[in-house]
Amino acid sequence: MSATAKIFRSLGLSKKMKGASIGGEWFATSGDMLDVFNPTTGELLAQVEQAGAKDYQAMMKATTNAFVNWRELPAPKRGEIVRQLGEALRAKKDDLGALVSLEMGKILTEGLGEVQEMIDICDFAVGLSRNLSGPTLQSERPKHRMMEQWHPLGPVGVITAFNFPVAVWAWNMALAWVCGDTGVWKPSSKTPLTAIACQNIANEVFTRNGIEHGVSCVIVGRGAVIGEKMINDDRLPLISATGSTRMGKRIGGIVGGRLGRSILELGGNNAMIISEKADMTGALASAFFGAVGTAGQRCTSTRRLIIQEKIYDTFLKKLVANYEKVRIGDPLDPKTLMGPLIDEGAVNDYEAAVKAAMAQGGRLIYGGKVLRRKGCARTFVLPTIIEIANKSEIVQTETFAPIVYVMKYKKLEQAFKMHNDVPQGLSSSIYTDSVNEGESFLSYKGSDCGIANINIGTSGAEIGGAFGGEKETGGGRESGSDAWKAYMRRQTNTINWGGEVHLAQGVEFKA
Ligand code: UN1
Repeated sequence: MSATAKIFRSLGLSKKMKGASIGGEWFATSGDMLDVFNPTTGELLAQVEQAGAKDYQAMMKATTNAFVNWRELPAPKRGEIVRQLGEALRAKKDDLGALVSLEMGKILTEGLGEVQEMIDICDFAVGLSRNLSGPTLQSERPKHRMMEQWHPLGPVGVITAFNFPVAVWAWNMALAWVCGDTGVWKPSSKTPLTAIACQNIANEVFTRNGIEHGVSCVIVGRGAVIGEKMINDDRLPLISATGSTRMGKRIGGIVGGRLGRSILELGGNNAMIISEKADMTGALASAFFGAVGTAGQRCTSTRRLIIQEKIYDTFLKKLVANYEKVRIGDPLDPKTLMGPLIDEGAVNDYEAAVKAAMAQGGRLIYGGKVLRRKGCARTFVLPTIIEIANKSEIVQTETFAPIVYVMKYKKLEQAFKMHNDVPQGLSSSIYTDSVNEGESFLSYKGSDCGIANINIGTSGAEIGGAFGGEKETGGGRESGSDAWKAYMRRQTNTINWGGEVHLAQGVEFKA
């Protein structure tokens, strides 16, 4: 049996599948088949029948009904089910991690790391399930108490991107479930197999616990059909979406227009400032992983290196030496450091960005080429370093490819200015051994991003922190810290235990 066949069997996949599930049998009635290709070889991995409008309505009915019962279950009991999901993911980690690599193209250690993020968020959510707490507040009135409590919000809609095909679902749904919400997940049409595999795992856990269908739903379908319905659907009070800024502006507009809530996690343009006071070995390792890891297809990938002029040449020389050693190829081969881009469209974007950079005054330091290999799809490129001014149009745009733009600075204030002078605001980092430099980067005068680090890179955040960013990154926060609050509705309660009525603000009102 081939390695692919083994993974398919272990995760309940077949060559032809239906794309919708509310917990039991898979269904889809559109007749519209989605071909799923291996980005490494271009081979057809499977075909999925996409869900249509009728399937969507059936799913929404199930998830809306299930919400009413799911919220009855005490939060720690919901947490217990999420704990079991974490256990099931542990048991399937190797196969699911390999499937992520097979379908998305990230190298195996990163595929496994992504499943680890799911396991970690399940653990986090279990703890959270006993601590969805609100404060007690001091009332101005005698013998009164004020407090806040948090209630389940409703079914939530989760729209995810191809680059983290499974972790982002878990970030959202593990929290949503302990918060008492049910949900509908629409995965990227580029990575439906990992989504089907996750739902199979969740289905087993929910069924074993006798939970009714509709708590966990997945729907593979066209953005124009299913995505549009979700964002316009008043039955989904929250839409959490990961993707491009263009997509996010549309979703934010429509969901905002119906006064729904959205969590948007959109484009990044993440930079690392490397001071002359930095530990060079650490800076090099972090810049290398940030720019080349996941073939530059993380929202948090390092897109810009802003380097102090005294160390600029030496640093780049060392970086290029690392780039020359990058082994490019099959993501499942343990020797590979960089796999393919997701598809030919991504390669076209890479080529167009390199061309635009050259036209805008850039100087190619390394890479810039598409690789053609026998038995491989046209999805492999060289990781690329380009020297170019920060204000160039291409530097201001996020290209989802392994291209890093490098630039010099003299004074730190100038580096901060360049750093913040882009439309996006997701992740950021400074490498320095100076406390003053580091602290000023984290201060109000420093990085304007949702994530700001000292002496670690821009990518690879832990789940325990809130994840997301400012400006065109969309402002949403997912994952750790108090991101759970977005999945619940807040209620302020004032209780009079003294019997006498007192109006606030000293208002007198007696007949
Ligand atoms: C994303 O690229 O959408 O911080 C998510 C990171 C990962 C998640 C990235 N933990 O790079």
